[in-house]
Amino acid sequence: MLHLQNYLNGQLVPPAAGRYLPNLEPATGEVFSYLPDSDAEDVARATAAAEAALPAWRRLPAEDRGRLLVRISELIERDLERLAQAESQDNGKPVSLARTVDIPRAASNFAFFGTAAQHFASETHFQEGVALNYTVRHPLGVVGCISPWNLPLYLFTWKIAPALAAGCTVVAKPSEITPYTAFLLSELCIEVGLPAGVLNIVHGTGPGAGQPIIEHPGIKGISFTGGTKTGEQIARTAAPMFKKLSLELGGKNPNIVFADCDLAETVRTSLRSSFANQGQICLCGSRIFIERSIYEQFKTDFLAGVADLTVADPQLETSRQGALVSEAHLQKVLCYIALAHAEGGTLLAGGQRVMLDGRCTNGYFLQPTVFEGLAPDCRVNREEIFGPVVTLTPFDTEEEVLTWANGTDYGLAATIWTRDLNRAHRVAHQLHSGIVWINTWLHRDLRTPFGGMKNSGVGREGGLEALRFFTEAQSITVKL
Ligand code: TXE
Repeated sequence: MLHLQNYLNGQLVPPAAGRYLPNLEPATGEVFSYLPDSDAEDVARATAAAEAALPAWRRLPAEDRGRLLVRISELIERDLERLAQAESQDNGKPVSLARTVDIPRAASNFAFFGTAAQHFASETHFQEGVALNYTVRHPLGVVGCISPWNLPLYLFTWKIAPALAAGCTVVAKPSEITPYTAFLLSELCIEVGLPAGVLNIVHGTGPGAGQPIIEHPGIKGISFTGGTKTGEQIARTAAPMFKKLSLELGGKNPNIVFADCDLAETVRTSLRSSFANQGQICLCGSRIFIERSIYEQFKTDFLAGVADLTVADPQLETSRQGALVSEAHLQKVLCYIALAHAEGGTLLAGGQRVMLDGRCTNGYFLQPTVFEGLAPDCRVNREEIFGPVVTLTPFDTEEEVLTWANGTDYGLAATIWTRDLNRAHRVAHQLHSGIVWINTWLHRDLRTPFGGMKNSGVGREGGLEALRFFTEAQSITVKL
């Protein structure tokens, strides 16, 4: 059976202690490969390789670094089908989603940052007749990139590409739940001829391999995406070491539907923002607030759409809902469904585990689930479920819906549906969300700052924000 390897100092190598962990296919519940169960020794070797590679990599002109990144992007596009199949097998998501979203976006991450580094200019502040001040942005050094399981290659490359473009060298760890495409990426880096040690990929668990990355004194900055609890633990370890931190954490995003919206478009996109990737996207809008005058109409149309979301083997082109990522995660989501009943919610759709036939008999499938009648401040409406579960709530006034929308500890993303442009801007400005979409969802422009307020994180990724994160500003003043 396939044994994934770490990518250290330009080579594929087994973990130092020789231990491996089973890697399961969520659609079947069966082991399909093994991944290195790496530890502090592997992280020390990776960091040493990254430190040795740093001087030459940071000296390389941005164009030359960028050319290698663009070449990686081209190979991801060349291997799109293979990578999409791998992502679907490893994560449980429909292969059609991996083919149209995950893998193309991973390719564009490398293409974007490969060229962005050439457009990254530093500032000059001229004081007439007195002084010339200019800013130099030096690469931060060796950085750690740690990513989650929901959008495996997409989020992994979203961190690695800007770090490399900025002239940093990297020790990266993908989620132990979805390591496969990160391993395939290491093969592509070897094919491209990325210099040894510039990127090192260490596989393993959070405590085993992730924590040593946070603790290693040679690693100067950490870019992390994952659960809020893990983010807390990382901040606790890294803050006393004065490491630069970018934390992209959870969300509990409101989807606000005003009566003057384009209802057909709102329903179509709300189905995606509720259930894409089985609801396992930190940007999913799991709390849908609908203006009372169109509540019943929205509900009828939305539920009709939910009925069409075929839960099936993610390898099938007809599958609209694949498997949840693991048995443990499925059980967590089922607990929230039980809690929604206990908190007085009325089940409108779904609510049950799905047992499929054939090769998927033991897969982790769940019906897309919709509740109504829950108080806006109940636990189901405040805590991140991260699964295919949404709530519908009617509202009467703008003030009321803003209070509810802002009434959680999270502040990642929000969506507003209305044809009234003044209202759209007014509401957007009052939302405590790092990202607001008006009449759209998951629209992506890689130049915009990406990240959350409140417990959804610290710092911003994307565009020049990411290049600023991976560099350290130095101000130089020349007296005239
Ligand atoms: O994430 P973890 P989990 C949310 C979602 C989910 C919950 C927990 O609600 O149910 O988080 O998911 C690594 N030092 N999101 O447990 O553990 C880990 O190995 C260093 C939201 O799967 O945060 C993995 O690579 N690293 C989310 C990464 O952190 C550590 C996406 C994320 O895993 C570590 C995923 C440690 N001490 C889950 N402990 C989003 N915002 O997109 C773990 N890791």
